[in-house]
Amino acid sequence: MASFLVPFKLIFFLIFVFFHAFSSSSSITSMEAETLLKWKASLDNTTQTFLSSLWVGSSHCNWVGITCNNAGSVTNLSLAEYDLRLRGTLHHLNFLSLPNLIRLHLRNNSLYGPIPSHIGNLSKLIFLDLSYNNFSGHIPSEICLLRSLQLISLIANKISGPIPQEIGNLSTISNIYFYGNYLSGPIPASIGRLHNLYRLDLNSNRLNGFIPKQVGTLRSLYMLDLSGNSLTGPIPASIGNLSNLVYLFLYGNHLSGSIPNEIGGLKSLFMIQFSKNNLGGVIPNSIGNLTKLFSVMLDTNAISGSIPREIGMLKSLNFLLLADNSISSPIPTSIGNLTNLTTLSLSQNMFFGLIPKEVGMLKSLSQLDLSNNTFSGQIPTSIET
Ligand SMILES: *[C@@H]1O[C@H](CO)[C@@H](O)[C@H](O)[C@H]1NC(C)=O
Ligand SMILES: *[C@@H]1O[C@H](CO)[C@@H](O)[C@H](O)[C@H]1NC(C)=O
Ligand SMILES: *[C@@H]1O[C@H](CO)[C@@H](O)[C@H](O)[C@H]1NC(C)=O
Ligand SMILES: *[C@@H]1O[C@H](CO)[C@@H](O)[C@H](O)[C@H]1NC(C)=O
Ligand SMILES: *[C@@H]1O[C@H](CO)[C@@H](O)[C@H](O)[C@H]1NC(C)=O
Ligand SMILES: *[C@@H]1O[C@H](CO)[C@@H](O)[C@H](O)[C@H]1NC(C)=O
Ligand SMILES: *[C@@H]1O[C@H](CO)[C@@H](O)[C@H](O)[C@H]1NC(C)=O
Ligand SMILES: *[C@@H]1O[C@H](CO)[C@@H](O)[C@H](O)[C@H]1NC(C)=O
Ligand SMILES: *[C@@H]1O[C@H](CO)[C@@H](O)[C@H](O)[C@H]1NC(C)=O
Ligand SMILES: *[C@@H]1O[C@H](CO)[C@@H](O)[C@H](O)[C@H]1NC(C)=O
Ligand SMILES: CC(=O)N[C@H]1CO[C@H](CO)[C@@H](O)[C@@H]1O
Repeated sequence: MASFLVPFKLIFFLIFVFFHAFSSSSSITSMEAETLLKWKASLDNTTQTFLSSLWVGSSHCNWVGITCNNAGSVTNLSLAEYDLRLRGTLHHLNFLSLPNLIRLHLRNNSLYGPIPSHIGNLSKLIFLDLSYNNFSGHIPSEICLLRSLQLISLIANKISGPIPQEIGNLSTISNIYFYGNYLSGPIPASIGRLHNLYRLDLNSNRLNGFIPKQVGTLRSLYMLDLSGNSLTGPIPASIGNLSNLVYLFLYGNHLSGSIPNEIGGLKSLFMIQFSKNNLGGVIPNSIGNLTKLFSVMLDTNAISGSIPREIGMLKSLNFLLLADNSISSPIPTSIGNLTNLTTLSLSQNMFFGLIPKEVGMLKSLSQLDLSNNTFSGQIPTSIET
């Protein structure tokens, strides 16, 4: 009798464990399926019809755009670049019910309305791409609770208001793309805490105030694009510490002051684009240190003085645009060292003296504009040929 009881208890126990494990995991996954269907039901009619054609079959893990982990929980919601753009809001997408989501990719749809603050519930999120939609409202500060986030892209939406102060809490972030929105206010100084930041693109917004000197602590930075805003004040000298920076775009702001001599520390720099600001002072000699430079665009500023002789060190230079400044000197003969130069634009300055024959010996030159200066003497025959 007793020998019969023990296995009976064991079997009962095993059945209980099995049933319990099975029922709890299936209830999580069915809750996730329900969450997705609830969201679908909140979207515009044509989008519902479209999603119904993508989301067929009993397991939501096999639906188009959904990826699950081994436990059947959603890790990836990726509905991007379909012929039919999704229309609707994120309001009814209950993020609390998608606790394992790693990747939310909704690029290039017609989603609108605010980014809900409950997005901060996606504690495992690494990749967030909401670019090329019609999202509006502010960036919810709860987004800064996403401690695993590596990429955030909000490119080409209608998002307004400030960049949250708490952005400095996104300690794992490497790519921030806010290009093409209506963001206003200053760039938060807390951004200096983002030591993994690789690309920072805030181009084409309405940001104002100074460039915080804390950008100089972003040692991993590869691309910095603050163009097309209303930034004022000087370029901080600390920027010279960004020895991994390859692209530096600051055009179309109201920046003033001189280009800092510390810029000579940007050893990896490939492109400088500072056009259309109010930069004054002289071009620092230290530019000669930046031997990887391919393109230097400083046109439409208030730069004076001369082109430093050290420009001749920039053997990789293809573009040198200095038009519409107040440079008053002869052209240095060292420019003849720039054998790969294709475009040289010096118009609308106060260059004087003879045009050096070295200019005519630049074999790759296809665009040369020296108009509206006060050169004297003859155009060298080397240019005419
Ligand atoms: C969307 O569907 C609802 C209910 O099926 C209907 O009342 C409404 O008119 C539809 N809207 C459009 C724009 O078709
Ligand atoms: C997420 O889904 C997209 C599109 O289906 C796919 O290309 C990508 O590899 C998936 N990512 C992961 C981490 O599963
Ligand atoms: C968006 O998707 C469409 C195809 O549906 C494509 O033609 C277009 O280039 C995409 N736009 C962007 C910005 O990716
Ligand atoms: C955004 O909304 C405007 C106005 O409703 C519309 O014209 C535009 O096509 C929409 N853009 C996208 C990407 O959905
Ligand atoms: C940001 O981090 C700091 C310190 O790590 C913490 O005190 C603060 O509450 C965080 N703020 C947010 C909004 O997460
Ligand atoms: C560059 O970094 C060093 C070390 O952190 C610091 O002492 C120096 O002040 C920084 N340079 C500038 C111009 O900020
Ligand atoms: C330019 O390079 C030289 C030699 O590498 C270095 O000593 C100097 O500090 C650099 N100048 C600037 C402004 O970084
Ligand atoms: C021009 O190039 C020569 C040979 O590479 C180099 O020695 C010289 O320093 C360069 N001149 C200037 C002004 O950069
Ligand atoms: C000049 O251009 C040629 C051909 O495009 C290229 O091979 C060479 O590396 C360039 N020189 C420098 C110093 O960049
Ligand atoms: C030359 O400069 C004058 C005065 O700044 C300006 O009015 C004129 O348009 C300029 N011409 C060209 C060809 O840039
Ligand atoms: C569990 C959890 O993190 N809940 C949060 C989800 O998001 C809302 C809105 O931000 C918060 O109020 C909850 O605390």
